[in-house]
Amino acid sequence: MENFRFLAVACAAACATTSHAQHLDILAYNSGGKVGVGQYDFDNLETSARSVFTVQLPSTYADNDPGFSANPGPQALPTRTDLWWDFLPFRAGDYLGTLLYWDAVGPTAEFELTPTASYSVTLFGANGQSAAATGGGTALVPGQVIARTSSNGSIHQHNFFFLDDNGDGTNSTLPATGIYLLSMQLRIGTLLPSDPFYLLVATPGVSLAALSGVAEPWVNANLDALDQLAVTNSGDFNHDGFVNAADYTVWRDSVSATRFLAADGDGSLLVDAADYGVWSSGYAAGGATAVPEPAAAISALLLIAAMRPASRG
Ligand SMILES: [Ca+2]
Ligand SMILES: [Ca+2]
Ligand SMILES: [Ca+2]
Repeated sequence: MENFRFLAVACAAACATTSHAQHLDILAYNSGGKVGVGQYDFDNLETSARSVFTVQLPSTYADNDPGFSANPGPQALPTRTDLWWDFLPFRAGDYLGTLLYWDAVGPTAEFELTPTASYSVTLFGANGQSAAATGGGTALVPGQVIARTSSNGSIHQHNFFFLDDNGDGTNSTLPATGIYLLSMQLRIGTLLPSDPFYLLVATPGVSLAALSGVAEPWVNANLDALDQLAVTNSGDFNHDGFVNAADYTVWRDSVSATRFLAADGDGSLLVDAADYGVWSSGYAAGGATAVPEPAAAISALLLIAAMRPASRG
């Protein structure tokens, strides 16, 4: 795997026109002044929106599928213009990141933080430059140029994705078996950027049943929730239908968190005193008479804030 970077650069040229008919490329098109993301029906010559794509990595943990395509015609992208990508932060349940992980065990997809924050999925651009969605990231990661459209607006490009557990650019140590989820958007010229779309990256040991039978339908069913970064609630931080002392405990135990956001009641992407306010209001609205005092936890929060510089980690 030491030669991966060389491989990616070589393929940016050599693989650009390679046909991968057995795979579903990510199709970009002009959807009324905005970048549409979807698939292409070669039988009926029609495009349709699609928001979830999958890849099962080979033993190299690198693959150049799905590729990126754009067609000429009435929905063509601007001609001779660079198509860019970005990695986007998204929220799955209580977890926020640009790269989340599910071990692919069980009947329901349960994405959470990657085993360590140093996990990443890198995408290499047509110009050899790359960007990575990381297990530690919570902000948009600006991407690179996927490809430049031709004189009729078309593109067919296969860039490499690479899953890495420790950021050293090789697979000398292997990422945990499972499915890695990331969110992307595409942008080109003066068109509005696309809506977020999702890529599920499965390690070699994952079954097709887990990837296409569980994870893909789960993402499709949760698109709105994934896109919505600022999720607010009434203080039911453990999702059991009641606002009570158990929710206070969730808040107390995650004060200052920026990635485990179960108790982020006001959607600020930080668990702090304001979220205690959300909880106490919800608690009072539920008819409770005694509200635990937040003094101890807030004191701890202030102490933490005083001891370290502002961190979004
Ligand atoms: Ca590595
Ligand atoms: Ca509750
Ligand atoms: Ca908050």
